[in-house]
Amino acid sequence: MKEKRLITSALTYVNNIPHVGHIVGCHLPADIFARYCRSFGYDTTFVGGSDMHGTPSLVTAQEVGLPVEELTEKLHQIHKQIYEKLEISYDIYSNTHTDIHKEVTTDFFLTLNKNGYISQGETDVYYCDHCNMFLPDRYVVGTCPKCGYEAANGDQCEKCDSLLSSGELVNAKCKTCGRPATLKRTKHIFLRLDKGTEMLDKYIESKKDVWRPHVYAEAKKWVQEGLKERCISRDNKWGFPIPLEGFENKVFYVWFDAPIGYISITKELDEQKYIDLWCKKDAKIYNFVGKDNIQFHTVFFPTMLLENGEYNLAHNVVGLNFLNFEGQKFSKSKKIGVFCNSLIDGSKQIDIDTLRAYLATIIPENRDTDFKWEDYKNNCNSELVGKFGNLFNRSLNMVKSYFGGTLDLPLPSENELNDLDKEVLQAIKEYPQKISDAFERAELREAYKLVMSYATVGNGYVEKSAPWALMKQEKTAEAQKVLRLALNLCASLCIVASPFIPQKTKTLWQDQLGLSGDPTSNNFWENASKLNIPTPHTIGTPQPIFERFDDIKLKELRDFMSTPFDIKEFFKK
Ligand code: B3M
Ligand code: ZN
Repeated sequence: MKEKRLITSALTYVNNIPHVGHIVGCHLPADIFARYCRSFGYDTTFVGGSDMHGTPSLVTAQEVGLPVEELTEKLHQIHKQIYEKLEISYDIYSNTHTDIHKEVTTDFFLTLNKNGYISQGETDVYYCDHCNMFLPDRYVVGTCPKCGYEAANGDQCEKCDSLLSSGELVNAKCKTCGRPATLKRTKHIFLRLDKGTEMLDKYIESKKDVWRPHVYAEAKKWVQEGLKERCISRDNKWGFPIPLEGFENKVFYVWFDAPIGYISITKELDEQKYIDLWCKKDAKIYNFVGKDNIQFHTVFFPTMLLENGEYNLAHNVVGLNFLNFEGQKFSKSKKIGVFCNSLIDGSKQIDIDTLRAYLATIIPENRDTDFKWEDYKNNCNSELVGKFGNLFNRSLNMVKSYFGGTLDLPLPSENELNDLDKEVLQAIKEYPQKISDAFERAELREAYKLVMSYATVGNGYVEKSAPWALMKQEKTAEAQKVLRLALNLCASLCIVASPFIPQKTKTLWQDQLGLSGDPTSNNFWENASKLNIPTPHTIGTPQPIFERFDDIKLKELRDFMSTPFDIKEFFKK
């Protein structure tokens, strides 16, 4: 068995329904990568879950008028359904409000405390005299002292990504009632990030050639600016209680317990996997995270792990950038975006692989990218239908019409092959390797491009070898050889494309190529560089696998998917 790999996707807040930005920002790339790893033969575990705690859910619960437990549990179920629908192949999709997570978090904290990395102190926290409560980070808004953005939260400015401490906001106001927030002194606990700086810097340096440059640079920036101790307790009731005397009414800061969720969710899945992946150092962990989560995964969480001392750290933090929508920021209120509630709405069938394939082309790996419906259409029509689907369809149809669906001649010996044939055999040897190399670098867009250019090689071969002309000249054996080679390339293509379009490749393999086995199953990748079509072989039924979009169909889909989810409406029902 090859190495053990744990793949995690950021644990999403459940204060709303995900939009396509959340999908390309972590769930989909993590899934594509996990599918590749399973196929390649790594002992792969892919975990995800809902981040239940934190003020985003608390704020929403208040708006909707539901107890926060109920709201988060319901939204958690909806998130789960959406990811299932998108074929995100989590081995477990759990959440951070479980007994096991509470236990792991509590132990984690106690170890940090025992190791001397927790301090106590008094700090000023925003308080609203009118609402009579301490204001959690998302309950207070004000102007960011660093960039001047006027709607910054208490703990982070979403415009410039700066982390903010209590008292730093200018003109802080209570979000609920709009009145000025005052600062009140209260006791809190702090994580001594400062004491871990040296260990952290060593870790970051060791990742210089593994992490993408923007991820490494961001981590380095935090270290260079100097890490301070950071408050990890909050005055509210939603979250896990702090197991220390004098802190009975406080809970852990959501960013303290959430990343520990990766550990507890693995443990929830399987105790042995937990030991193998987290407590032994040879497993490789890959965290797929959105842009605004990078610092937490390269600075905050690694320091927690280093100071705790018992767990494995990430091998790669695959930090992504933002996805815009037709050149603008996603916005629910302005109805700008693509919202995933439509996927489980049931009133319209959406082709998941067409969506996944387009999204794969806009994964924001190195810079922000843009979702454009026109590109969606073009990707479908010219790539999926025109290149990929066309190769299968024309090859299979010719096998059907020229040979009644059965190829009964073996491949001729090497000296009877022409240069074109040899190029195809070479491609079958080389492309899977090239694609796998791109995957190993977590360059998923590059892998996708290679898959499509592999299909182009196949089309070029069929075009130039022109089996229809050979048939006219009654060179049937020659024509059969061309189709046999084309189908072998198709089979190989199914395997390497399966991480992107799992449904279609399985159908193509089993129902159309008529092969046994499952190209989406574990350890299947090794077949990609083999010739998979036996002699004799009878194919299944050829059928176009992707459907072309015209402007009317595109508009229908666009209208359907651009309707934002109205959470208040939803919970009224
Ligand atoms: N819940 C932020 C987010 O959903 C946060 C990620 C936690 S990962 C441990 O974008
Ligand atoms: Zn108030």
